[in-house]
Amino acid sequence: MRPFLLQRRPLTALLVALLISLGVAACHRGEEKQATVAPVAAPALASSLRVVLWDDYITPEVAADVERDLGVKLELDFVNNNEEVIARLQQGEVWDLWTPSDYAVHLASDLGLLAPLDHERLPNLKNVGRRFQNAIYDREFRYSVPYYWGTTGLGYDRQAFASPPASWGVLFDPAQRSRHKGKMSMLADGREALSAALIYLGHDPNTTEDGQLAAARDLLIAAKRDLAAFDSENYEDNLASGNLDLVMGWSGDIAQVVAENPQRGYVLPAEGFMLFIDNFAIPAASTKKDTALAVLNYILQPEVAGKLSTQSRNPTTLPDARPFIPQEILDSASFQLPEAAKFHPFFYLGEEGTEKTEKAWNEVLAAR
Ligand code: SPD
Repeated sequence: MRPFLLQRRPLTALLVALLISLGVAACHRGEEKQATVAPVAAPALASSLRVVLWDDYITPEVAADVERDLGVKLELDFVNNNEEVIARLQQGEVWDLWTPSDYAVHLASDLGLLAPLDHERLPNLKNVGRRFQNAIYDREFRYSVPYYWGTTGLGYDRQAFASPPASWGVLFDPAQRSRHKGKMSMLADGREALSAALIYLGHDPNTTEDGQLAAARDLLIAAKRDLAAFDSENYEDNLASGNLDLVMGWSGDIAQVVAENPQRGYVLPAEGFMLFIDNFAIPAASTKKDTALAVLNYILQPEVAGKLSTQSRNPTTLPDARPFIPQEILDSASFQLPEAAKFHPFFYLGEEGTEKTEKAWNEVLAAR
């Protein structure tokens, strides 16, 4: 376990300062150098690469570009859960590239599941905004490269609410919830769901305190009775189709729905919300690390990052990608972090804290 874990509190301020600057970083032009298009050296590349990633994080078009330009076919597995990928890696499944979130980078690297990155083979690392270089979960890109950031909030059908449901109370207050019984979903993600409940209760979403975790667990169990589902896979479709009135979800996913249908909206709860950073990393068990580095270097080109960011509607960490993103997307809600907003980064909770959180979440899933 690395020492900075033990210094979580003092470093919290540093990370918050880093995260506060995200909006500025997103607007900052010219501080990074131009892209290096060609890989630094040319080791023989494998003909295929297994990639496990969040939905939409690499598009079929960019996968086709990679095949055309590098001769590497990407086999994409979409798994919308950090813990599931970690469990499968521990069971011996081999992927060559993965998109872990912030705290999951720290957890997976402590578990020996990530390979240290060879920066010599990643010249385009210089394109990542300076403000992302010292993330608390992985100093100096040792195991991971930050690629997207975003928020966790509420997507809603404007026809089902007289005004934007800007409070977690819509899910956790029984009186409010009963008006949308069976018509709302929450993410099937323990860290995310518990964080929402903890924030609603006025607690630190990164707490490991037993009483607070138990209260959050009980709140989720009560809410579960009125929810349509815990779901991280189909919630966008359910919001888009009108099957559900409200979904807890990630900013980029919901922005894609809102772009197609202005009758849908996205709101950040006034009590506070989570801010995530998703990264690329190479699993330690990969036997194709040179190829994984070449592909990672490829997607760290501003033009490629611009294409991916445009499609997924997740803000990129590469400032020089902005000219490749349409202005209306740069100006859209998922690319902004309101100044007064109360956001919380995810921290790695340590071995014991992680176990406690997983236990609480499993109790929620098991409850009837
Ligand atoms: N389309 C999936 C988007 C995933 C967003 N990031 C997940 C963060 C988990 N804490």
